[in-house]
Amino acid sequence: MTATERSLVLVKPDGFSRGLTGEVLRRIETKGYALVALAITTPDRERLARHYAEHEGKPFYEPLVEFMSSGPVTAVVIEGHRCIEGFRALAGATDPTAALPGTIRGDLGRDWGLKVQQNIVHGSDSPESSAREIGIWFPDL
Ligand code: DAT
Ligand code: MG
Repeated sequence: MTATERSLVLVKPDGFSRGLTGEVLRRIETKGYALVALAITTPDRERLARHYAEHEGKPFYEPLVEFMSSGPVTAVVIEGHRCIEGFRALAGATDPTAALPGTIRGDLGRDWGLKVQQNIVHGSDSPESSAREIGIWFPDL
């Protein structure tokens, strides 16, 4: 038996404002992952600087922090065996134009010609990222 995993999912401000939170949660639940915690919040720059520390200095970093702090996001902790890899597969490629149909980003996202890609969701990319990110968004878990 492998240990169960948790992943930190964000429905980003584009997904929230377009009314896609329920659709994202539906895809997570129908895949079979459990919802462990959920919160709606407009993140401040300090939290986003911690969350996106790996991207500091990249050309899209400032637009990314600006975008992510522009409105409410839904932060969700999901749980299930291999859910980190599994949610990344549900989300699809970072670039919503290249993301395959059938994925969240491929079905629901598009390029808007902006400095940062708006692609509906974030999902942790490794167990280390997941533990770090859950600590940022849900320090009481
Ligand atoms: P992911 O969200 O697929 O893990 P990432 O961690 O590399 O992708 O980047 C974080 C976010 O930054 C991503 O969801 C969208 C944006 N982004 C990444 N690379 C970009 C680029 N080359 N141009 C514009 N936006 C980008
Ligand atoms: Mg990432």
